[in-house]
Amino acid sequence: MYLLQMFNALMLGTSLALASVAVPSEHGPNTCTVMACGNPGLNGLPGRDGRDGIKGEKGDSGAILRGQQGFPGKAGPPGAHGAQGAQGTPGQKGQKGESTAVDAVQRQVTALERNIQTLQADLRKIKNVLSLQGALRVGGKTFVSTGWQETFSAGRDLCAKEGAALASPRNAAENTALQEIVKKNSKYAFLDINDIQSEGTFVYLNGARVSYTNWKSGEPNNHNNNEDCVVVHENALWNDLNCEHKSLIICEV
Ligand code: MFB
Ligand code: CA
Repeated sequence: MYLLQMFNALMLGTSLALASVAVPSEHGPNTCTVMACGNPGLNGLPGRDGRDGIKGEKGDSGAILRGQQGFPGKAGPPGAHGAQGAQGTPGQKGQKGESTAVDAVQRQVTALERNIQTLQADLRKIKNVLSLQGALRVGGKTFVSTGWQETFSAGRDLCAKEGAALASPRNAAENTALQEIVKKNSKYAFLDINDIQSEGTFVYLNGARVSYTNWKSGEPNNHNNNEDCVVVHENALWNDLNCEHKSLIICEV
């Protein structure tokens, strides 16, 4: 109760103090006569925010701020070929090259040519010697007989072992030379012609079909269905004969 009385007294004092402050009014100066003016009171609480103002004018563009230089970009595609440059000026004349390399090759060629001439001379000598033994030369061929008889396959192997082949005449001249050798040995000789692969189709060693023939009348007849090889007789005529029959072997080289 006492407190309330105190509070009321305080309030009363405060009010009286305020009332004594000189307050100008619309009715002219109104000096406070009742009480002495006191100190101004505390500021009031802030007012509510005002409404947004009207939009201002557009500002100037700000200073352009340049960023830091970026990293180098990826290498671009290769550029197009430039136009061909003008022809350069001729270079200085080179020094005279060593002629040893050319001389060496020339010397080798000369040696080879000399070797060939020697070989050709030797071959002529050998062929001349062979003719002493009854060998015959026709065109570029030399026919030479072993002087004995063998089966077709044994005769083929014998000639091949000496780097030659069983005789196979390609024309009348060659056939006549074989006839001479047959006459000298009195025995028909095998030719390197047969129809082993295909009956009736006679071929050379390399499989090519025969181009020249000199069949006896009525031949080839594949007698007993077992004649696939060919011999040349002393009359130069041909007969088909069994390959296992032994006949004179004549090689050609
Ligand atoms: C045949 C001949 C055959 C044999 C046989 C004895 O000619 O074609 O090759 O030589 O005689 C008739
Ligand atoms: Ca026959």
